[in-house]
Amino acid sequence: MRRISYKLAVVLTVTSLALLSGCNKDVDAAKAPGDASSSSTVGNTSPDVQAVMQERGLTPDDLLAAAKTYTPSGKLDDHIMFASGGHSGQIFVIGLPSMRMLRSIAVFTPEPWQGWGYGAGNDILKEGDVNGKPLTWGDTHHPNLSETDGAYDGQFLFVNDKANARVAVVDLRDFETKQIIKNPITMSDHGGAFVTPNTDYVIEGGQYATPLGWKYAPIEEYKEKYRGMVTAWKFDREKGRLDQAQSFALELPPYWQDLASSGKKVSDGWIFMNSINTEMATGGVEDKKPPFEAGVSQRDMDYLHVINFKKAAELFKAGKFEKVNNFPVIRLQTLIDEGVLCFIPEPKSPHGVDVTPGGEYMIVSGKLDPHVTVFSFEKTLKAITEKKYTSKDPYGVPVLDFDACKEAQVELGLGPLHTQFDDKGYAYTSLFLEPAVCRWSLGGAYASKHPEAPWTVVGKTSVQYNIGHLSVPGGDTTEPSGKYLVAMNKWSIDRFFQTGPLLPQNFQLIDINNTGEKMPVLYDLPIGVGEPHYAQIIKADKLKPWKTYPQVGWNPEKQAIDPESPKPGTERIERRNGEVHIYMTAVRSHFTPEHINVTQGEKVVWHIVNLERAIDATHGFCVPAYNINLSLEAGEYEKFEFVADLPGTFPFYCTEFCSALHLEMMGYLHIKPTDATAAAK
Ligand code: K7E
Ligand code: CUA
Repeated sequence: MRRISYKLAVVLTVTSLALLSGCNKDVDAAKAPGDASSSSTVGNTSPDVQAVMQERGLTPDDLLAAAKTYTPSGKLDDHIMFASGGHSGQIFVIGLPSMRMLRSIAVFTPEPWQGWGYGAGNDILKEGDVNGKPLTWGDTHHPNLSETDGAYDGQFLFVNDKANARVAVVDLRDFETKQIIKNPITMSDHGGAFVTPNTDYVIEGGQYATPLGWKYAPIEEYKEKYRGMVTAWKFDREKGRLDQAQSFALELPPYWQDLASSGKKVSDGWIFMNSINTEMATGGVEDKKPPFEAGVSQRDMDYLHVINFKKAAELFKAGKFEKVNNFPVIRLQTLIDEGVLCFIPEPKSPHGVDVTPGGEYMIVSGKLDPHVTVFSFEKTLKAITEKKYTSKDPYGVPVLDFDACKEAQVELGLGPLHTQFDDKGYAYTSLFLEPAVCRWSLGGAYASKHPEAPWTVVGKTSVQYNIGHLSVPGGDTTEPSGKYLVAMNKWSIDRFFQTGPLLPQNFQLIDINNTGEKMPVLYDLPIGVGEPHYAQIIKADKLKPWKTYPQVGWNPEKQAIDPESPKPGTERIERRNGEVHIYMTAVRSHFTPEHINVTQGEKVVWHIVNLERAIDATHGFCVPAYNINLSLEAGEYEKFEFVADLPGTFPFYCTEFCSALHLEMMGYLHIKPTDATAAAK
């Protein structure tokens, strides 16, 4: 056996090297069953690998990392990560452990390859306009997969746009955005889009307080007129849409509500939400007032909002709301009177609040406190029942006794932000300032799962560099697993080629498939398209995407056959009601019809369907000068409209290299000028 695969060679070399260095624990894991590595095989291959290692300056640890991530051509990833695309307004789909980027999902930003906003998707993008002001980007922060019983079910994906307070719905059958909804009462959001354990609701928490309903009020009236909020969007799984008519919001004090998390299992029916700026600072450096950053960080404690969401939903159903900008809002006083809202003091300028897999604890990270604070849901509930309130906030919201709700405080390090969980009773918290990922041990029911004492730091891995969120497969669900962790780092500094002054951000894959102190970094993936915030990772086999659209003539916006879709043999140009309707089919390698003759000023309605049934047989379709480009996947039907105001001769063509005669897949749009003298002589 002279020639053996590269991968086997790597494994064997790792085996031999690791044996030499005496670390045979990992080796046993890396070795495939039945690998009876004869020394002669190792002897044959090892020199080549050794030479590569020497030439490239690789260590045995590097080789081990390569063996854990290298994914040969044709081999598929076992986990899929949905990462926020930050300023790009999109979502990125990345395979693990290879860290290969599989595709982006166009959401808030027009995207030409997917034909998003260039003929298709325009109506959905338009739904997100603010009073008719069109938006062509978003600041995506928190992608959230739909859940059943608190675990990802692989059906839908939601994401929020922090900049414009919008929430989008992606259908994971075709990985396409189906809905964008603009929050009717606020301008910016942050604590979303988080689902309740059965995806009955998608929660959108606020961020910067404003007068509700997109209204104006001078900053001097901050305390009276500005308000925070959290919105509960009812999700209709059948339709795959958020149902605005069944949705409502809660009015909150003008603190800056931050991240939110749904309770699960024992805490199902509750929502926990951080806040900063309980100081109600209003900034004004230009008038020699303390800047926001100082004003917002004065107090040692802010407020964890504890919301009895089940009760809030009942109040909504009972009609106990007022309409703001035509949207139902349960007033703050009602929330107080009905016992829906109370606060727990939380240190200090908190960011993440994360609920353990069984729903027992809410873990809060104070950015300016080296500890994470662990609140017990059981104790909190008891404190509420026993009315263990120490004070009220200026709006009359009762504040629970901190010590009565606290389970533990664990000193992790500098700048704790976000926490995820695994199946071994560990929690993982990002430390922005160190920067590092910290593994620490949970107590309570989780204590028997790991060898360490409860509520202690187990290990730390330095990351490059400042980490924001981190993500573990299922790490925020009732069923976390613990194979990988991805650190989403906001600075990369010296990790990659210097691409001018603007550098990519850095996703780092970390191996957490073990216990104890060590969590090696396996792989760096530069993200050069926007700042990643949160990501969720799901087992690949939980996703059931379509290979082609189910039938020819499929309208992805309706997820159904469209009666308007042209059938083969019925291609035509039809003039009715002052419009020119073009019914066109596309199949390798021609469009039918190939010549479209219209007159300047006519309104064109173009129907086009891809007749293909083969996997990956996508055709593009572009019209020059009219800003049109479609991506027509097998079976897909699209319709777009424009006014033929610019006369001339416009070659349209297929923009996907679909066949040997792809270049020939074209036709002409002839727009005859109304002024005959404008024709070519
Ligand atoms: Cu960047 Cu969740 Cu918006 Cu923290 S957030 S990092
Ligand atoms: Cu169809 Cu190229």
